[in-house]
Amino acid sequence: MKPSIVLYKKIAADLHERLEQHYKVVEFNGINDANRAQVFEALKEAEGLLGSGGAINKELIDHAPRLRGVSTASAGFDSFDVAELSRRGIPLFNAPAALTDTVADLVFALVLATARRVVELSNLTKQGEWDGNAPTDWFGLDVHHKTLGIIGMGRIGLAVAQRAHLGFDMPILYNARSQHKEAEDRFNARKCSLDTLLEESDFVVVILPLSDQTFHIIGKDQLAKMKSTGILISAGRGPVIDEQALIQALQDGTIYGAGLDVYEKEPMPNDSGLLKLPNVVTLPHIGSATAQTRYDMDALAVDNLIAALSDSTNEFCVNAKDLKKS
Ligand code: 8YV
Repeated sequence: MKPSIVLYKKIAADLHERLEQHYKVVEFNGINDANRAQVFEALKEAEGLLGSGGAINKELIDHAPRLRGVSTASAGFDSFDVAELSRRGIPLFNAPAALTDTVADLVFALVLATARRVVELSNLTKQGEWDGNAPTDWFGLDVHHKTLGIIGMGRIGLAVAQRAHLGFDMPILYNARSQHKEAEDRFNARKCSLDTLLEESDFVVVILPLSDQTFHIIGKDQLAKMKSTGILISAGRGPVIDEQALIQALQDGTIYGAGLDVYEKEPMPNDSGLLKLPNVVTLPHIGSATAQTRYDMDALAVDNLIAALSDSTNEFCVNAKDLKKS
């Protein structure tokens, strides 16, 4: 008999078939209050779990006594109880390699859109406000040759540095736990303290995973250190920035603007103060959202689940070091 797995996201037909060659697939479209009881029922037999994010907490894991491998079609895994999975010896795999360039492209879309006020001025043009000249109060800021600071030099940070260096000839600062030799050698990136990065950068790109250490790493005090012409870009996880402090800083001119793809609460509440500000570009968490990349993320997640359930591993196992051997 084929082992049973729970699949809690829609994936392309060919990937689905690939799973079915190996497993009995019980499929759900997400996990929510309406289907939770059925998901829990299916988990009784499941040896594998594959989806994207979602609250994979202790309660859910408790319903899956036979679970041997978990795979998420996402880079982030902050919504997983990794400690509990590790305690039970269950490997968790993520899929970061598939989305690096696509997210870095979007970071640059936010850099350009915010500095050159692309969305705001596009809207004014559509509203018939353009009389043939660009008035001085429509002027924006240059991007090329400006200093770009990257907080979190992982795969995406490196791809942002590549675009900044090769495309826009920007000096690059970065703040990270360890030295990133490739970023330094290939893109002249310079490691510095968070304060120095905030003070010296024209663009501050925050591309950090969410953890107890990164929660609200950018708050009132950090925003106050930025240049008044500085622009903050956030495309990793929303709660690393104190959103109320950011709204205040954007309102009172502490910083020039912000380009955001992620928020403290998603979806963003309709009454969020961010929505009223002209100097913010808000996107609905679409960093990895191209058809090709989402397919590639799912394909990698399928490969990873197959690896996990055949007791093999690879670089995408996030808790390899902490797995309790049974
Ligand atoms: C997607 C992400 O929103 O990979 C992540 O961690 O945040 C994004 O790529 C997520 O994968 C949902 O499909």
